[in-house]
Amino acid sequence: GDSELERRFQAKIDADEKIEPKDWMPEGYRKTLVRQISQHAHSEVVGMLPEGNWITRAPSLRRKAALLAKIQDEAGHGLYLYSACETLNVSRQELVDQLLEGKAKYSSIFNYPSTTWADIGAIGWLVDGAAIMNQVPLQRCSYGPYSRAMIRICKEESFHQRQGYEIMLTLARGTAAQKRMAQDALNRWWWPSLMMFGPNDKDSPHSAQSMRWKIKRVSNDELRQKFVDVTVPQADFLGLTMPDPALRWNAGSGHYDFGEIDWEEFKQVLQGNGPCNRERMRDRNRAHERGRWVREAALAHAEKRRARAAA
Ligand code: FAQ
Repeated sequence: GDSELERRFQAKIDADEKIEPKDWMPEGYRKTLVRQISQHAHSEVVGMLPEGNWITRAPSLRRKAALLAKIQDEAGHGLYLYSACETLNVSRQELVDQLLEGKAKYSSIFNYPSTTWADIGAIGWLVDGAAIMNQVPLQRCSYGPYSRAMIRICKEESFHQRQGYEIMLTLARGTAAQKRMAQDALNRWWWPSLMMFGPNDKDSPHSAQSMRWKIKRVSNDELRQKFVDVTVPQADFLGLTMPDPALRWNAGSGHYDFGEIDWEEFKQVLQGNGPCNRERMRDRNRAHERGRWVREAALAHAEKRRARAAA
């Protein structure tokens, strides 16, 4: 019966074997993966919007080429992730509809505005930095298609993080006004970046089961702490100040202590009341509508070829 199947399934996970699309899996495992992978895919797609805002205003041809490449990578990540999700018996159409109707979650971070060029630096440095910290352990996720997608995605994210940090370095070593712009971007993106890791472990409803299933390999709080520990010295090197008066090195624990996250703000953003939630959904819906003719033409072309091959 199912309990024997479940026992064998868990034994496979405990032995660090991968689960593949045609293997038996508990319905809860499938649902959890569809939830996490689709939210991740939507984040990549919506994540193109704050940066897309700066393509036409990048300060040089070189910066523009790098930014365009980064944003295209994010579209690609969205596509691999939707494909990974489709192996779990859910259609891409269904997932895209959930996003466009405002029913699906995507990362809270993409509901904040990108108001200056320094924000492009801060997004690469902090947002991609946080994304890598979270995604490196996901390369060891128990579900084969997701873990393999993560390997390629992590390689690309690491280029994204470097291009962002290099923008910050240029600004931080520039004029007084450029340095102020870099500091201002850090002030606005630091706390939202910490929120990307999700609620504290004690308030995270999915963590315990996802860790048992090895969908998640490292907890929200542990990853957040690791991110703080690697990022503070990077801010020091830039000569910028973290916007957290409680931040200090703790020699006893070997980690940085940091202040309390504003969980009320996090909750508001998740409920759709962040600074840009409505704008992002409007822009995503518009982009989808504008791409309609391309999808229709591609389908018509595929249909013609199929008919020709059958004749
Ligand atoms: N925003 O029980 P947990 C990127 C939700 S990187 C919104 O802890 P879980 C690259 C959570 O979904 C960003 N919602 O949940 C890029 C759940 O809601 P539900 C994307 C959040 O799943 C860079 C509820 O709270 N990366 O896109 C957030 O075990 C630059 C309870 O939370 C990924 O998605 C949040 N920050 O752990 C692109 C990584 N945090 O479903 C462009 C994969 C939590 O019950 C530019 N995902 N929630 O309604 C994960 O690792 C996990 O899903 C966590 C959350 C860690 C995000």
